[in-house]
Amino acid sequence: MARNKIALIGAGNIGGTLALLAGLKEMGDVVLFDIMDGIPQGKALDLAEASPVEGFDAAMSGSKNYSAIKGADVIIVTAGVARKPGMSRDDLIGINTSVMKSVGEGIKKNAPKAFVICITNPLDVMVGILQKASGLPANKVVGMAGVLDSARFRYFLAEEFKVSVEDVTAFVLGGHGDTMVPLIRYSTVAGIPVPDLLKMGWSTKKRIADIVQRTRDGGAEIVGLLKTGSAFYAPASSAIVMAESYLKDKRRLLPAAAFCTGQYGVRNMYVGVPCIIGANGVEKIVEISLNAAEKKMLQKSIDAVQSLSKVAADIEKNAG
Ligand code: A3D
Repeated sequence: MARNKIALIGAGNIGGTLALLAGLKEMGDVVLFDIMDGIPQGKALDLAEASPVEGFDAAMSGSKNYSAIKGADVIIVTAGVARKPGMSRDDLIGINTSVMKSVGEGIKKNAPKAFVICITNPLDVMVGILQKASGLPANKVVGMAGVLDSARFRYFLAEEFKVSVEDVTAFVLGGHGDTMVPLIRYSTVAGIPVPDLLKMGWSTKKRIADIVQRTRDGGAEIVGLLKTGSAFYAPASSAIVMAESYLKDKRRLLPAAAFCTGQYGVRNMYVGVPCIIGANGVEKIVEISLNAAEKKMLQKSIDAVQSLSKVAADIEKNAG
């Protein structure tokens, strides 16, 4: 049986890390694509030279021609620009809108059967533009943000409770921005909900509220420390679990930016929701019941994505 083919569009910080992880996990042969000639080829060769040491069999190649992604099973898109200190994700919208259109066209011509995971920010809006430009069905194009936001929430909760990260599950809904909605009620340690842990004296409401805020600001915290770009290790790991769920038909229930057709009151728009990812891509969006406060927070987040979509639509219109 032929190996899977993983195409990584954008060979920057996240793209390079994705290639390393895909190689180490022997997910398939990897193609790195970038407009910066030499970068994808150089990273691919460097990674190929690591393969005898690490003992993985995966071909690594780099290209600046879209024909190299032909027949890819999974495509992960990080092409575009990342944040610098003082910038919000929304500041990237102008340049990344045109990048998503060109990437979408490249996918349409070369890999129309792929499962596509978008990481480029501002995520919820960019994944919508990418899906439209690619012409792929909405269940085959998804955005990565919820797995990362939940991972940050999980890590902070594990630190607070002094337990293994393995036993902490957490949920973050909504857009990937300052209005994202970390759901305390649906977050647990080995199945024990956080509100119960509070009753058991494991933490305080104030400390959990601070963790929620730190999760919302998780991306900015890293940008502030790195100063030259944004997070890339955890974002790459997060996209890899989504790719694995598709390739291995694992049907994992993961928060991701999926195309909603009425779920959570959202129609014809991408936003972060819990969904099942299997061999058919996004197979189901799971609607969990939310209380009034959670609904209000989610609505605020949806509104923020909606108004940013309008900005992107104006940019597209002005670009002709
Ligand atoms: P970076 O290291 O700058 O890599 C981006 C790469 O894209 C560079 O190598 C560019 O040359 C390349 N590129 C630019 N334009 C094109 C194009 N038209 N076609 C192909 N390649 C192109 O950034 P990064 O890897 O750190 O981040 C990539 C994106 O992910 C940014 O938009 C970040 O904001 C975003 N990001 C999202 C999350 C989420 O959780 C959603 C987290 C972290 C970063």
